[in-house]
Amino acid sequence: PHPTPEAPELDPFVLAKALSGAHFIGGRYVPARSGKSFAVVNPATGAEVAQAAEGDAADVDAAVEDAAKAQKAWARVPARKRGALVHKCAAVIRDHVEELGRLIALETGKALRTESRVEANTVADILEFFGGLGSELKGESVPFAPDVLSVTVREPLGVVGAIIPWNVPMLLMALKIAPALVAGNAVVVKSAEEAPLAVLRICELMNRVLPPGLFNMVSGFGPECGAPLVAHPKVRKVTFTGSVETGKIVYRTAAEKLIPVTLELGGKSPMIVFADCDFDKTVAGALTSMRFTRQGQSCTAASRICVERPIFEKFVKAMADRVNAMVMGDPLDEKTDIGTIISEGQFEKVKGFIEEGKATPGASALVCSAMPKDPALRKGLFLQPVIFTGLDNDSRLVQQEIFGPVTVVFPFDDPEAVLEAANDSEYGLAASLWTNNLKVGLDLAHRLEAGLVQINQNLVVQANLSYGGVKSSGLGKEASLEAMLEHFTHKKTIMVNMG
Ligand code: TXE
Repeated sequence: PHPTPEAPELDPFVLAKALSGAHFIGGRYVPARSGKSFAVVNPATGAEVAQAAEGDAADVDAAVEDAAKAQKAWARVPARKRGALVHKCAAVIRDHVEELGRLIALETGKALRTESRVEANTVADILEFFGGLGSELKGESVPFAPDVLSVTVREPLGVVGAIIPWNVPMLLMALKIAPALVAGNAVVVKSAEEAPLAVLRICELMNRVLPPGLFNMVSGFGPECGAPLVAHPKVRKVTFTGSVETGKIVYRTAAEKLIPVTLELGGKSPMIVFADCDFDKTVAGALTSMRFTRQGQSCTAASRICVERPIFEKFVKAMADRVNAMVMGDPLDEKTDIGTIISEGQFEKVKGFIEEGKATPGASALVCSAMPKDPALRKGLFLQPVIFTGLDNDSRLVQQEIFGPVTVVFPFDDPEAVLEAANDSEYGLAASLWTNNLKVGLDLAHRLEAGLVQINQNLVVQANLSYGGVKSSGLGKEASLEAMLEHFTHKKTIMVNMG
């Protein structure tokens, strides 16, 4: 019932409509079995751009059954060939970067130039990286006895359930599906209800290369569609990115089934700036680390910035000046740096934090960047970035993940005290240090409680580098060869007695 759209005109509105009301199961777009759907809204205008299929346990079951069948044949395809096919998917994605960038900008409100096009290209990078790893699925030969051959082999787990959020849905999906597929698994993805379209488009693009059924997708709400995926008896592994609360629910269900999980659950990442840093580079680093271009909706956002006292005031002012120079506006406009918040729920949540911060005695809020003037964007979920100073370490704004364009900046005098404050958090995803004294930098890097510490840079996730947090930031690692081997295969021992 759903035609496969080809959109050479790159009109994301046309493409969004064409993708309406569909899951992707067995290599085809199919409607929800219940016939139900829900609205997908453009957060820059508040207008509905498409309907998404509202999945439930019946759709999940169909997707998992199809995936289980496809996986049996896929596991017998030589690993290097599986990789080569995934690599070929990267080329198809690369040909559709513009289209995917526009579509994701439309549904998430992330600016096309600064965020959305970059995300689409990163999907291709990730598929290329994992596509090259087929022949790395190696086992070992283990000395046991002279007439016994004892080896280990890496085998796929079966059907992998992948649950993704809305902030970087294409990228986070790629980090899950690429290693899972190369390792010989089939995948069923549950998309985020706020951003189901671009990932749905990717299904069809990849299925031009992959066998049908290997990569299925259902859209819908968490409890009705995500929970049955985790609970499905044929799902043998779950990989999840989202909130701590939902991560715990997923983990509990997985524990009942005794299946492995990977959880990526956000953060409250500290950025520690010493007076001897390269000042301009560090201010620029603060802006990219904080991801104001994505309205701060990033799990690694530098939402706690600690600056050595001699440069504190100059640093805050330089940051505010730079944010003020950023253009907030229509996400599809090439001039735009900063787009919108994803949804009304998130908008209200972030606004609540900002109001609480402003009402805190002693706190001061620098509200930056101008609101867009275009009347067409009147109902858009635009929020001016805010830089807070004067908040205590135990403030909710310092301890909780805001997931919005809000950062808190503190002065510090003593590196030991700043380390203690940085580690005084429920989270432990990422951290960065900015100093030309590498002795101090390396010492703190070892002692920071985080899965990723960067000195004098703050790059986003790289496909070949292990990524994942400690404490409430999650369990297990994504990206890297190690993540593919550890999280998407099991090691089987085979012994042959030749005596
Ligand atoms: O997350 P949820 P939400 C954080 C961020 C944000 C907060 C809430 O702080 O403000 O979480 O965001 C699916 N069983 N992060 O509400 O609910 C859901 O449908 C199975 C950080 O969007 O965790 C969606 O597909 N699945 C994060 C996915 O889980 C369920 C990125 C994430 O939604 C489910 C996003 C259930 N019972 C939010 N309930 C990061 N780490 O980057 C929901 N889902």
